[in-house]
Amino acid sequence: MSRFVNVAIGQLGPIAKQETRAQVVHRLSALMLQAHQMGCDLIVFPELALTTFFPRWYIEDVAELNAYYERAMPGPETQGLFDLSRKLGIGFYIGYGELAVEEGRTRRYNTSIIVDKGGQIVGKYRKVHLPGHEAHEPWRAFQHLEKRYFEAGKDFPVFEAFGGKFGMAICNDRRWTETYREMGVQGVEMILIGYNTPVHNPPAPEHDDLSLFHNQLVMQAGAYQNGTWVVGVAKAGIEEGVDQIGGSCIVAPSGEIVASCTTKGDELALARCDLDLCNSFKETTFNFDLHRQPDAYSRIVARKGPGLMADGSPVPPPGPKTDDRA
Ligand code: ING
Repeated sequence: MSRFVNVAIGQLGPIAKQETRAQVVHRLSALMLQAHQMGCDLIVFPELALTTFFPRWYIEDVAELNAYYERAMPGPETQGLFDLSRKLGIGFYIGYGELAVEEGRTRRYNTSIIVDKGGQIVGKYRKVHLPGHEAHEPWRAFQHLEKRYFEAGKDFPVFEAFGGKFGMAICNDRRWTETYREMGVQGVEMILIGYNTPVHNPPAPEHDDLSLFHNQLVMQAGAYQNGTWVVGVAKAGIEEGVDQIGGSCIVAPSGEIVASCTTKGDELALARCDLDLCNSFKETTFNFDLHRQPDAYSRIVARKGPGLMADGSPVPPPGPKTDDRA
Protein backbone atom coordinates (compact mmCIF):
# COMPACT_ATOMS: atom_id res chain seq x y z
CA MET A 1 0.00 0.00 0.00
CA SER A 2 1.34 3.47 -0.85
CA ARG A 3 -0.07 6.91 -0.35
CA PHE A 4 2.07 9.18 -2.51
CA VAL A 5 2.18 12.97 -2.17
CA ASN A 6 4.39 14.66 -4.74
CA VAL A 7 5.93 17.56 -2.81
CA ALA A 8 7.77 20.61 -4.11
CA ILE A 9 10.06 22.81 -2.06
CA GLY A 10 9.25 26.38 -3.10
CA GLN A 11 12.40 28.06 -1.82
CA LEU A 12 12.59 31.85 -2.15
CA GLY A 13 15.63 34.02 -2.55
CA PRO A 14 15.69 37.45 -0.89
CA ILE A 15 12.58 39.65 -0.77
CA ALA A 16 13.62 43.30 -0.85
CA LYS A 17 12.03 45.73 1.56
CA GLN A 18 10.50 47.69 -1.32
CA GLU A 19 9.23 44.58 -3.14
CA THR A 20 5.43 44.70 -3.41
CA ARG A 21 3.14 41.80 -2.52
CA ALA A 22 2.12 41.70 -6.19
CA GLN A 23 5.76 41.14 -7.19
CA VAL A 24 6.19 38.43 -4.56
CA VAL A 25 2.93 36.71 -5.50
CA HIS A 26 4.21 36.68 -9.08
CA ARG A 27 7.35 34.83 -7.92
CA LEU A 28 5.28 32.40 -5.82
CA SER A 29 2.89 31.79 -8.73
CA ALA A 30 5.77 31.01 -11.11
CA LEU A 31 7.08 28.38 -8.70
CA MET A 32 3.57 26.97 -8.19
CA LEU A 33 3.05 26.68 -11.95
CA GLN A 34 6.39 24.91 -12.45
CA ALA A 35 5.65 22.54 -9.56
CA HIS A 36 2.28 21.69 -11.09
CA GLN A 37 3.88 21.11 -14.50
CA MET A 38 6.22 18.65 -12.80
CA GLY A 39 3.31 16.71 -11.28
CA CYS A 40 3.32 18.05 -7.73
CA ASP A 41 0.32 17.89 -5.39
CA LEU A 42 1.72 20.40 -2.90
CA ILE A 43 4.27 23.22 -2.81
CA VAL A 44 5.79 24.49 0.45
CA PHE A 45 6.81 28.16 0.72
CA PRO A 46 8.91 29.82 3.48
CA GLU A 47 8.05 31.63 6.71
CA LEU A 48 6.86 35.26 6.23
CA ALA A 49 6.88 34.59 2.49
CA LEU A 50 5.05 37.77 1.41
CA THR A 51 7.50 40.38 2.69
CA THR A 52 11.08 40.92 3.67
CA PHE A 53 11.97 39.55 7.13
CA PHE A 54 10.97 42.73 8.98
CA PRO A 55 11.88 41.60 12.55
CA ARG A 56 15.47 42.46 11.57
CA TRP A 57 14.58 46.14 12.16
CA TYR A 58 13.41 48.16 15.20
CA ILE A 59 10.23 49.79 13.84
CA GLU A 60 8.53 52.40 16.05
CA ASP A 61 5.89 53.67 13.64
CA VAL A 62 2.82 51.38 14.05
CA ALA A 63 1.53 52.05 10.54
CA GLU A 64 4.91 51.10 9.09
CA LEU A 65 4.94 47.92 11.19
CA ASN A 66 1.34 46.98 10.36
CA ALA A 67 2.10 47.19 6.63
CA TYR A 68 4.05 43.92 7.00
CA TYR A 69 0.99 41.96 8.20
CA GLU A 70 -2.05 40.51 6.42
CA ARG A 71 -5.46 41.51 7.82
CA ALA A 72 -7.21 38.87 5.71
CA MET A 73 -6.05 35.61 4.12
CA PRO A 74 -6.70 35.39 1.27
CA GLY A 75 -6.68 39.16 0.89
CA PRO A 76 -6.88 41.31 -2.23
CA GLU A 77 -3.16 40.85 -2.96
CA THR A 78 -2.99 37.11 -2.26
CA GLN A 79 -6.29 35.98 -3.79
CA GLY A 80 -4.51 35.33 -7.09
CA LEU A 81 -2.38 32.62 -5.50
CA PHE A 82 -5.47 30.85 -4.12
CA ASP A 83 -7.17 31.14 -7.53
CA LEU A 84 -4.12 29.59 -9.23
CA SER A 85 -4.05 26.81 -6.63
CA ARG A 86 -7.68 25.94 -7.38
CA LYS A 87 -7.24 26.31 -11.15
CA LEU A 88 -4.22 24.00 -11.27
CA GLY A 89 -5.33 21.65 -8.50
CA ILE A 90 -2.20 22.04 -6.35
CA GLY A 91 -2.13 22.78 -2.60
CA PHE A 92 0.36 24.91 -0.70
CA TYR A 93 1.80 25.94 2.69
CA ILE A 94 2.69 29.58 3.18
CA GLY A 95 3.92 31.65 6.12
CA TYR A 96 2.84 35.26 6.72
CA GLY A 97 2.42 37.92 9.38
CA GLU A 98 -1.16 37.75 10.70
CA LEU A 99 -2.90 40.82 12.15
CA ALA A 100 -6.12 39.68 13.83
CA VAL A 101 -8.68 41.49 15.97
CA GLU A 102 -9.92 39.10 18.67
CA GLU A 103 -12.39 40.22 21.37
CA GLY A 104 -11.73 43.80 20.34
CA ARG A 105 -7.93 43.46 20.75
CA THR A 106 -5.37 43.63 17.93
CA ARG A 107 -3.20 40.49 17.96
CA ARG A 108 -0.13 39.84 15.81
CA TYR A 109 1.09 36.31 15.00
CA ASN A 110 3.78 34.65 12.88
CA THR A 111 1.35 32.36 11.05
CA SER A 112 1.25 29.59 8.44
CA ILE A 113 -1.59 27.87 6.62
CA ILE A 114 -2.13 24.70 4.58
CA VAL A 115 -4.30 25.18 1.49
CA ASP A 116 -5.75 22.14 -0.30
CA LYS A 117 -5.95 21.43 -4.05
CA GLY A 118 -9.26 23.27 -4.18
CA GLY A 119 -7.65 26.48 -2.93
CA GLN A 120 -9.33 26.14 0.49
CA ILE A 121 -7.54 26.71 3.83
CA VAL A 122 -7.61 23.39 5.70
CA GLY A 123 -5.36 24.35 8.61
CA LYS A 124 -3.75 27.30 10.40
CA TYR A 125 -0.80 27.43 12.81
CA ARG A 126 0.70 30.24 14.90
CA LYS A 127 4.41 30.08 15.72
CA VAL A 128 4.97 28.90 19.31
CA HIS A 129 8.73 29.38 19.75
CA LEU A 130 9.51 33.07 19.15
CA PRO A 131 13.30 33.59 19.15
CA GLY A 132 15.24 36.81 19.55
CA HIS A 133 14.33 39.67 21.88
CA GLU A 134 11.63 42.25 22.70
CA ALA A 135 13.64 45.41 23.35
CA HIS A 136 15.79 47.26 20.81
CA GLU A 137 19.35 45.94 21.11
CA PRO A 138 21.53 48.34 19.08
CA TRP A 139 24.69 46.29 19.76
CA ARG A 140 23.48 43.71 17.25
CA ALA A 141 24.51 43.90 13.58
CA PHE A 142 20.77 43.40 12.95
CA GLN A 143 17.75 42.96 15.23
CA HIS A 144 15.66 39.83 15.73
CA LEU A 145 12.49 41.31 17.25
CA GLU A 146 10.03 38.42 16.94
CA LYS A 147 9.27 38.61 20.70
CA ARG A 148 8.26 42.24 20.09
CA TYR A 149 6.27 41.87 16.88
CA PHE A 150 4.37 38.60 17.53
CA GLU A 151 2.39 36.82 20.22
CA ALA A 152 3.18 33.13 20.71
CA GLY A 153 0.82 30.44 19.51
CA LYS A 154 -0.33 27.81 22.02
CA ASP A 155 -0.98 24.68 19.96
CA PHE A 156 0.46 22.27 17.38
CA PRO A 157 -2.66 21.02 15.57
CA VAL A 158 -2.62 18.16 13.03
CA PHE A 159 -4.97 18.21 10.02
CA GLU A 160 -6.29 15.65 7.54
CA ALA A 161 -5.01 16.71 4.11
CA PHE A 162 -3.61 15.19 0.90
CA GLY A 163 -4.66 11.72 2.12
CA GLY A 164 -2.75 11.86 5.39
CA LYS A 165 -2.08 13.66 8.67
CA PHE A 166 -0.31 16.99 8.17
CA GLY A 167 1.18 19.42 10.70
CA MET A 168 3.03 22.71 10.60
CA ALA A 169 5.84 24.51 12.36
CA ILE A 170 7.70 27.75 11.69
CA CYS A 171 11.44 28.34 11.75
CA ASN A 172 12.72 28.36 15.35
CA ASP A 173 10.05 25.73 16.21
CA ARG A 174 12.15 23.21 14.24
CA ARG A 175 14.93 23.43 16.83
CA TRP A 176 12.70 22.27 19.69
CA THR A 177 12.03 18.58 20.15
CA GLU A 178 8.62 19.33 21.73
CA THR A 179 7.43 20.68 18.37
CA TYR A 180 7.74 17.31 16.64
CA ARG A 181 6.59 15.18 19.57
CA GLU A 182 3.39 17.21 20.14
CA MET A 183 2.44 16.30 16.57
CA GLY A 184 4.04 12.85 16.72
CA VAL A 185 1.67 11.73 19.48
CA GLN A 186 -1.17 12.80 17.14
CA GLY A 187 0.15 10.48 14.43
CA VAL A 188 1.48 13.19 12.12
CA GLU A 189 2.88 11.93 8.80
CA MET A 190 4.27 15.12 7.25
CA ILE A 191 5.35 18.36 8.97
CA LEU A 192 5.75 21.48 6.83
CA ILE A 193 8.22 24.12 8.06
CA GLY A 194 9.11 27.47 6.50
CA TYR A 195 12.10 29.42 7.83
CA ASN A 196 14.18 32.61 7.63
CA THR A 197 17.52 31.87 9.31
CA PRO A 198 20.43 34.32 9.29
CA VAL A 199 23.85 32.72 8.93
CA HIS A 200 25.11 34.99 11.73
CA ASN A 201 23.60 34.73 15.20
CA PRO A 202 24.81 37.85 17.09
CA PRO A 203 24.64 36.31 20.60
CA ALA A 204 26.66 33.26 19.46
CA PRO A 205 28.85 33.97 16.41
CA GLU A 206 30.78 30.77 17.14
CA HIS A 207 27.72 28.87 15.92
CA ASP A 208 27.65 30.57 12.50
CA ASP A 209 29.77 27.94 10.71
CA LEU A 210 27.35 25.26 11.94
CA SER A 211 24.13 26.96 10.83
CA LEU A 212 23.46 24.61 7.89
CA PHE A 213 24.49 21.55 9.94
CA HIS A 214 22.12 22.53 12.78
CA ASN A 215 19.34 23.19 10.25
CA GLN A 216 19.56 19.64 8.92
CA LEU A 217 20.33 17.99 12.27
CA VAL A 218 17.10 19.12 13.93
CA MET A 219 14.83 18.26 11.01
CA GLN A 220 16.42 14.85 10.44
CA ALA A 221 16.13 14.06 14.15
CA GLY A 222 12.55 15.31 14.34
CA ALA A 223 11.56 13.21 11.33
CA TYR A 224 13.17 9.96 12.51
CA GLN A 225 12.15 10.24 16.19
CA ASN A 226 8.50 10.71 15.22
CA GLY A 227 8.28 8.55 12.09
CA THR A 228 7.21 11.51 9.96
CA TRP A 229 8.19 13.33 6.80
CA VAL A 230 9.59 16.83 7.36
CA VAL A 231 9.78 19.51 4.66
CA GLY A 232 11.94 22.55 5.48
CA VAL A 233 11.88 25.56 3.13
CA ALA A 234 14.11 28.64 3.33
CA LYS A 235 13.80 32.25 2.41
CA ALA A 236 17.53 32.36 1.50
CA GLY A 237 20.27 34.68 0.31
CA ILE A 238 21.41 38.18 1.21
CA GLU A 239 18.17 40.00 2.09
CA GLU A 240 18.60 43.71 2.95
CA GLY A 241 22.23 43.04 3.85
CA VAL A 242 21.61 39.96 6.01
CA ASP A 243 22.83 36.61 4.65
CA GLN A 244 20.21 33.91 5.28
CA ILE A 245 20.92 30.19 5.00
CA GLY A 246 19.45 27.99 2.30
CA GLY A 247 19.45 24.30 3.11
CA SER A 248 15.86 23.64 2.05
CA CYS A 249 15.27 19.90 2.16
CA ILE A 250 12.76 17.06 2.34
CA VAL A 251 13.46 14.47 5.06
CA ALA A 252 11.95 10.96 5.01
CA PRO A 253 10.67 9.25 8.19
CA SER A 254 13.97 7.32 8.18
CA GLY A 255 15.78 10.62 8.73
CA GLU A 256 17.32 10.49 5.24
CA ILE A 257 17.33 13.64 3.09
CA VAL A 258 15.61 12.76 -0.22
CA ALA A 259 15.65 16.19 -1.90
CA SER A 260 17.42 19.49 -1.31
CA CYS A 261 18.07 22.84 -2.93
CA THR A 262 21.56 23.85 -4.05
CA THR A 263 21.14 27.60 -4.58
CA LYS A 264 20.07 30.53 -2.37
CA GLY A 265 17.48 31.85 -4.84
CA ASP A 266 13.98 30.96 -5.99
CA GLU A 267 14.30 27.21 -6.55
CA LEU A 268 12.18 24.07 -6.79
CA ALA A 269 13.27 20.66 -5.48
CA LEU A 270 10.83 17.74 -5.61
CA ALA A 271 10.22 14.39 -3.97
CA ARG A 272 7.65 11.61 -4.38
CA CYS A 273 6.73 11.08 -0.72
CA ASP A 274 5.02 7.84 0.30
CA LEU A 275 3.16 8.58 3.56
CA ASP A 276 3.09 4.83 4.25
CA LEU A 277 6.88 4.93 4.80
CA CYS A 278 5.96 6.32 8.23
CA ASN A 279 4.31 3.05 9.22
CA SER A 280 7.37 0.86 9.85
CA PHE A 281 8.75 3.46 12.31
CA LYS A 282 5.40 4.21 13.97
CA GLU A 283 4.66 0.48 14.37
CA THR A 284 8.07 -0.58 15.76
CA THR A 285 10.83 1.62 17.16
CA PHE A 286 8.53 4.63 17.71
CA ASN A 287 5.32 2.86 18.56
CA PHE A 288 4.34 5.54 21.09
CA ASP A 289 1.26 3.71 22.41
CA LEU A 290 3.49 0.75 23.25
CA HIS A 291 6.77 2.33 24.36
CA ARG A 292 6.37 5.89 25.66
CA GLN A 293 6.41 6.48 29.44
CA PRO A 294 4.67 9.83 30.09
CA ASP A 295 4.79 9.22 33.87
CA ALA A 296 8.56 9.70 33.67
CA TYR A 297 8.36 12.93 31.69
CA SER A 298 6.68 15.31 34.18
CA ARG A 299 9.49 17.90 34.29
CA ILE A 300 9.15 18.66 30.55
CA VAL A 301 5.76 20.27 31.16
CA ALA A 302 6.16 21.31 34.82
CA ARG A 303 9.27 23.42 34.16
CA LYS A 304 10.31 26.14 31.70
CA GLY A 305 13.96 25.25 32.36
CA PRO A 306 16.46 24.59 35.16
CA GLY A 307 15.56 27.83 36.94
CA LEU A 308 11.85 28.40 36.36
CA MET A 309 8.65 26.42 36.73
CA ALA A 310 6.11 26.60 33.89
CA ASP A 311 4.23 29.39 35.73
CA GLY A 312 7.44 31.48 35.97
CA SER A 313 8.06 30.81 39.68
CA PRO A 314 11.56 29.70 40.72
CA VAL A 315 12.30 25.96 40.78
CA PRO A 316 12.16 25.05 44.51
CA PRO A 317 15.52 24.07 46.11
CA PRO A 318 16.01 20.30 46.48
CA GLY A 319 15.01 19.05 49.91
CA PRO A 320 13.13 16.27 51.75
CA LYS A 321 9.77 17.97 51.18
CA THR A 322 10.36 18.90 47.52
CA ASP A 323 9.09 16.59 44.85
CA ASP A 324 12.20 16.95 42.71
CA ARG A 325 10.24 15.76 39.71
CA ALA A 326 8.49 19.14 39.54
N1 ING B 1 15.05 32.42 12.80
C1 ING B 1 16.10 31.72 13.40
C2 ING B 1 15.89 30.23 13.56
O1 ING B 1 15.56 29.70 14.60
C3 ING B 1 17.87 31.73 15.02
C4 ING B 1 16.54 32.34 14.70
C5 ING B 1 18.95 31.93 14.18
C6 ING B 1 18.02 30.95 16.14
C7 ING B 1 20.19 31.34 14.47
C8 ING B 1 19.24 30.34 16.45
C9 ING B 1 20.33 30.55 15.62
O2 ING B 1 16.16 29.57 12.56
C10 ING B 1 13.70 32.40 13.04
N2 ING B 1 12.95 33.20 12.26
O3 ING B 1 13.21 31.74 13.93
